[in-house]
Amino acid sequence: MTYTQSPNQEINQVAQAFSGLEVDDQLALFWFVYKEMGSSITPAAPGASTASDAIAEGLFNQVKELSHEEQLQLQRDLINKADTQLSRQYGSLSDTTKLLFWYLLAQGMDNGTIIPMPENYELSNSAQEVFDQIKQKEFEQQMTIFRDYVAPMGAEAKPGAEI
Ligand code: 45D
Repeated sequence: MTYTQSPNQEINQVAQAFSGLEVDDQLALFWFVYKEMGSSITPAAPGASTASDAIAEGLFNQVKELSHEEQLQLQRDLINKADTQLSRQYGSLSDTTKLLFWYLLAQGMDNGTIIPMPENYELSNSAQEVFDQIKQKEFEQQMTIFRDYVAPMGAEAKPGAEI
């Protein structure tokens, strides 16, 4: 296999292609990724929970209380970097905690607490292309892609702007 660029640049390009999709395409693609990865996503072993797990859960628990419409809006807001209170909370998380938060959302979709995908939803061609690129990467590279993808979402925490 010949790399014309370093593998890292390639990974970054996939994350960029991902975030370059239409917002709803991004959500749909992320869902397909979650379904594809299935049990290969292994959250911390029981008992190994950390402060960041609690922070991700704290944010997730607030989202869980919202209506389905609001839950979808919140997810679109994160991708759009809209400046909302929850979006700022998200922005203050570490990259890994952001990924964990998205993972909790996906699990919530599985167990009915978060707005589900419409039935028989098909990926757009452009989203499918990014999906194919992701599938060609090794697991570790995929993790880097997803961290790079979720890291810029949300809004900057602006303590000075609060009352
Ligand atoms: O009606 O190091 C549409 C940890 C429009 C541990 C929609 C990890 C139409 C530490 C938008 C389609 C576990 C964190 C509706 C590593 C319509 C660590 C809605 C790994 C309703 C590496 C669509 C974590 C929606 C990993 C709501 C690998 C879509 C985490 C929502 C991976 C999609 C997480 C969501 C993944 C997708 C999360 C919420 C892949 C989430 C995907």
